[in-house]
Formats: sequence, structure tokens, C-alpha cells
Amino acid sequence: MKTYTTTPKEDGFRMPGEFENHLGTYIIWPERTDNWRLGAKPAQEVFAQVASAIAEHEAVTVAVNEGQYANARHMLPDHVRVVEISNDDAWVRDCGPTCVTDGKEVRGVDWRFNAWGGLVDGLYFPWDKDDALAQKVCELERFNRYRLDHFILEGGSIHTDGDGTLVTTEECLLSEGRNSHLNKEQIEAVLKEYLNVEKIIWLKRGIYLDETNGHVDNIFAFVKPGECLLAWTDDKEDPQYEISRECLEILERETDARGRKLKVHKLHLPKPILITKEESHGVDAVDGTLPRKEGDRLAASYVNFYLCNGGVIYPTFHDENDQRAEETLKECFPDREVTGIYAREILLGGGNIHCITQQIPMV
Ligand code: KQY
Repeated sequence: MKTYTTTPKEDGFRMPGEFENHLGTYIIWPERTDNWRLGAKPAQEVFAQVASAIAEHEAVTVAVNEGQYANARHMLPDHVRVVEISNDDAWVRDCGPTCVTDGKEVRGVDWRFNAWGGLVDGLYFPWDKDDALAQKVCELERFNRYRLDHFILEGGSIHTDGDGTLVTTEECLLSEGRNSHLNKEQIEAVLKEYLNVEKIIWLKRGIYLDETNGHVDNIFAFVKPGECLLAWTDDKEDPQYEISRECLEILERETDARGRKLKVHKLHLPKPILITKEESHGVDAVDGTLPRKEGDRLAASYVNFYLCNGGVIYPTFHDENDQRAEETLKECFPDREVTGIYAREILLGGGNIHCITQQIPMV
């Protein structure tokens, strides 16, 4: 595997939209008991459901630590590939490679990863195995890569339309625990160079109390160039209302890289979801890992869905808006099969279906 010192833009590579064709999907197997309750077994069952649902549409690879190989192999269907890759937790969206392509070859962009804020407000320590994971995926896929030793980024903090536009949040990319040595213009310059985009739309904040410092992938997603989904509530008493309203204002005001006005679909959130006593007690409390306290509100959002070839895999919460979310997604993606998976167990770990998946584009 070669590590380039040039940039994707210089080499004519761009990041495709998630809605473009995939070669396959990566997932990492959950196991750490300070994040996943009851020895991670309930989460493993849901991850297996997500892997199986995606495998209906495209090839799925699940990366596991050595000690979990036999268990994961047993719990996953035969046609899902299971490979040993050391990891610290199960968020391949964030620590996996961001793939770029020139239409003939795929390369990985390997950002530095510091568990969502490092020693400032990171969610666990250490994170060295996660930081090394993107390189290992590139090895396995025979991709050359670009490595940024001095730029921290998680895949969940960006969305691109594959056509020159990137959407992110100030809350995350300007956070103290990431690239505080760089200003907004310098961060923009890195994104433009390494993802080959021309226009960056900055939302202010992500979903209320999202522990990732407001990852964009929990509040916003592209349907296709010029069209997007925004997490929404009509409840003016909910702190989320003002956040979503502000995002809407920005999205309605902005144009994309091609000068298009964005068509924005509202995807209504579930009612606030709180951690129960039983759920809180099921997690091993460990210093240095974010505690899971009874009554804490979780950052639940239907926008945290994943697009695979011909499919949309979205989280459900046993909420009255589950059905409404399905209808909205079917309207937005009439040519895809829309599949809901009850994903509270992933939410309890701090993210959702989009956060646990990473697409490998097709050339
Ligand atoms: O939302 C994500 N992209 C990751 C969430 C990480 C939570 C770690 N506990």
C-alpha cells in the first residue's frame, strides 16, 4: 500500500455521495462493556440485524477483535465476511477510511482519530487501535491512501453530495478537542483539498446533547445533489426546535457548489428518549469513559440512516413517528427498499446505524 503525499484534489479524486453505488460496507463488532450494556450482547444482536439487512443489498465485512471472532462468526450470516482488525469500539463511520475515487481507482483518506475530542472531551482512552483501523481497511481492500497526521476528523462529521458540496457543523469541526490549532478557513482548505469539494455549508449545531459534538450525520443527510433531509421537531418547548430551525434557515438561504437551491425535507424526530435505570445499570462504569446515567436524554434521530445499493436502512425507536419516518424516506427514495431496524441498543452506545457503517464506493 502506498501513502501519497499529494492530495485527492491534486490527483483528481473526489468523495462520492453515499447514494452512489457501493462495492460494499464495513461494520465493526461492538464489545466494550463500558459503552454497551450487558456484555454488549443486546448491541451485538442489533449489529447483526443491521449487517444482515445491508447484506441483502451489497457485500458486508465485519471487523472484530481477536477475542470476538468466534462469537461474531456464530452470530452473523455466512455471507457476511468476518475479519480480525483490532479496534477500540464500533464506530467505523468515524475511524474508517473516507473513500475517494477518480472513477478508475479508490483511495482511502485516513484522518487522525482521537475518540471525538481526545483529552479535551473525548469519549474513551486510549483510541490508538481505532486510529490505525483505516489503514488496515485500505490494506485489505488494496487501496492506496492519504494520511493526515495533523488533522482530526470523523466521517460522521461530514456529508457530501459527490458534486462539489460538503455539509458539516461548526459545533463539531470548530470544537476545542479536534483542530483548535486551525481556524475555520484553514479547516475549509483541508476539506476542499482532501475531499475535492468547492462549497462547504456550515450548520451551527447538531442534535441536542449529541456526544460527538454535534455530528452532521445525525441531523442532516443528502438524498441526492440538490435535495436533503433535516431532523425536525414542531415542539417549540424542546431545545431541539431552535437548533433545527436554525439549520433550516441556513439550508434555505444557501446554494450548493453548482448554484442550486436545496430542497429540504423535514424528518420528524421521535419523542425524547431517556436512559432507563436498568439500561444504566447494565453498563460497566469506567473512569475516562462517558457515563450512561439514568434519565439522560439520548440523541435519537431517524436521519442516522444508511444508504446501500437499492436500500435505506433506518433506525426505529418504538415511537409514534417511526411510521412517519418510513413514509418520508419512501417518498425521498422511491427506488430503494426502506427497512427499519429497532435500534435503541445502538442509540444507547451514543450513535446509530449511519455511525456504525462505512461505505466502500464502486469504481
Ligand atoms: O455518532 C457517532 N458517529 C459515533 C458515536 C460515538 C459514541 C461513542 N460512545
